[in-house]
Amino acid sequence: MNILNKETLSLANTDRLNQIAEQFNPDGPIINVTEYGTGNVNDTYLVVLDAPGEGGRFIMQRINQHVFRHPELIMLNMGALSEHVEARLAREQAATTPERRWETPRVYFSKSGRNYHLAEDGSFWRAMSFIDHSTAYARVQSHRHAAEAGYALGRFQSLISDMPPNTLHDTLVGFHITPNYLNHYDAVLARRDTTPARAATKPEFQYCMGFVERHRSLVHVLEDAKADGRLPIRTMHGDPKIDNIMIDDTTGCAVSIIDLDTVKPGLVHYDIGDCLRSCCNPLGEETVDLNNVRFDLDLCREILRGYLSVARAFFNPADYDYLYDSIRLITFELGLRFFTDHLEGNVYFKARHPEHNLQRAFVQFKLTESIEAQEHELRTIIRDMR
Ligand code: GN1
Ligand code: MG
Repeated sequence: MNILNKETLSLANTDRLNQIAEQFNPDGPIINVTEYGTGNVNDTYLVVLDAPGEGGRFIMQRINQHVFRHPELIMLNMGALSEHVEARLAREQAATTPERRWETPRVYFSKSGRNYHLAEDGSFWRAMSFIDHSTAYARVQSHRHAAEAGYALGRFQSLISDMPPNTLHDTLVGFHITPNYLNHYDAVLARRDTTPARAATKPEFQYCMGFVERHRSLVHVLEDAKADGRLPIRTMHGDPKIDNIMIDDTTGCAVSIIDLDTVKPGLVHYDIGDCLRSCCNPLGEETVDLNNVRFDLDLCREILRGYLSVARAFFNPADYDYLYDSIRLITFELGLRFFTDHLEGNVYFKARHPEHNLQRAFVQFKLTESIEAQEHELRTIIRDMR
């Protein structure tokens, strides 16, 4: 079971984290290594050094090898990506004066000469630069923030749009293929012994079961459009949630999208659907205020405005046609993934208590319900943006 235990950050662990951070040739003595961010899969730490300037802190992560079976492929992708993006940015800067800075995290080399460190226990670690003078937020702060998040996604997709697809490895096979998640859910349900007995009687549990049943026919919508060529395969980010968008502390402009573990060929609709489900949920995906979860149309308008200010250049009519479906589907899909993980005993997403993934599933299904209730308004917003 993947339940987080704060005790794991014991003194012995602190020593161990310091030793691992040392492997990445820090620019000065380490002051401390602390848990950082709210990732559900990998473990993230901020390493603070006694050193001035940009190298004064960096991000260190342990990759979850239960989820990412070949983490070295992620590192190969990151290398190829930053090379491509740096070259694009340099060409753009040579042609015009950029309106804003845009950065990609720089991967650090370890004492082994590789861009990761394999610890003695087999755990897989990497380190990368912290995007200076910027912050990522777990919830949307304002309409401006929403528009910047949308812009950031469009900008990122545009920067990687000309990467030859075969330069990227598939780091997580089946990611965002919704019918596969439903098949897995059915397989887990069939193993009834894994159903957590206590939770099964809860109204939230019953609600989630019923919600999945009522949405079975939804799961194919994007895969069908992909299969018959209505939606083209492009390079996507995979996880553009609000927590992964870095905002400049002074200007309020988005300056980077981090978490490049799932960049690969796919539908940009997985991305925009995910960005909207994350950003238009004002209470955030971790809320316990379960009955007040709602999808905010004003935030949605801002995100789409920011996104399409860039994506309009590569969008075709079918891309607009599938926007509503993608918002609804990816929200439902995340609820299904959380609920399945609850049924399975929290083997994928880190959980702080045994019913955490049930709570998260409930939030996403409530959000899907709110999206469905506002279908007409959402379609109108999308139509007016064309
Ligand atoms: C996971 O680990 P994190 O928090 O960056 C998940 C995403 C979900 C997200 C929901 C590889 O991302 O797909 O949308 O949780 N990542 C993976 O918060 O499964
Ligand atoms: Mg992620």
